[in-house]
Amino acid sequence: MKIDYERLFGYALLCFSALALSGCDSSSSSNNSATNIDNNNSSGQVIFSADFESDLEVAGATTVNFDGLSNFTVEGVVDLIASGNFGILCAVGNACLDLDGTEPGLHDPASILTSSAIAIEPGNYQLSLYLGGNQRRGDLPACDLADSVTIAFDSFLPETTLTFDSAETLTLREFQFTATTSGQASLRISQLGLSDSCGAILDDIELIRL
Ligand SMILES: [Ca+2]
Ligand SMILES: [Ca+2]
Ligand SMILES: [Ca+2]
Repeated sequence: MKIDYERLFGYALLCFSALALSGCDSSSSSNNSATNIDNNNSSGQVIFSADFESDLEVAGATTVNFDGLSNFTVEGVVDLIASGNFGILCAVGNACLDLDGTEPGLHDPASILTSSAIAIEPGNYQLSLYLGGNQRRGDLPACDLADSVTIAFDSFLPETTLTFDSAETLTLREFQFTATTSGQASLRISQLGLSDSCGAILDDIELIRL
């Protein structure tokens, strides 16, 4: 395994309105560089969450090509990041994911995270998660390239693709949907394209019944 410790370059603000439902999170525009500030605090019943902190406790430190995520199975590879390593600052707490692990050229797509089945009853829901660019511009030539990520929750939330420049801020993204039937669904998050070691950063996922 290889860990390098390289420099963090500047952030740029990105706001993304998913499905024209949420708009930009107001708090994200006022403090783009801070870590350990959890904006993911909507009221409601949390029915699924993943902040990767317990995974870091298990791993003990940044672990490239980590395959022990407690909430997801992984096809391809991801890196479990201890905030600060590789110059990457997580959004909340000390742990987050680089959605493209450290096996360049071996995986296409670079990674697919699939949650266990989540029971859904009719109602209104909000999925929120922090996503942003790889934060590693200049580390490797590939780190200067944009990273695209898809998010889907089976038929309840059709697949959405977001694309991040390396410097795009790790920002809370929110998606709302209404379930009209009961069912089981898995959350799926995928880093698109051939693996190149530099992936979008993911942190603090919550699925809430509103
Ligand atoms: Ca975290
Ligand atoms: Ca990586
Ligand atoms: Ca990449």
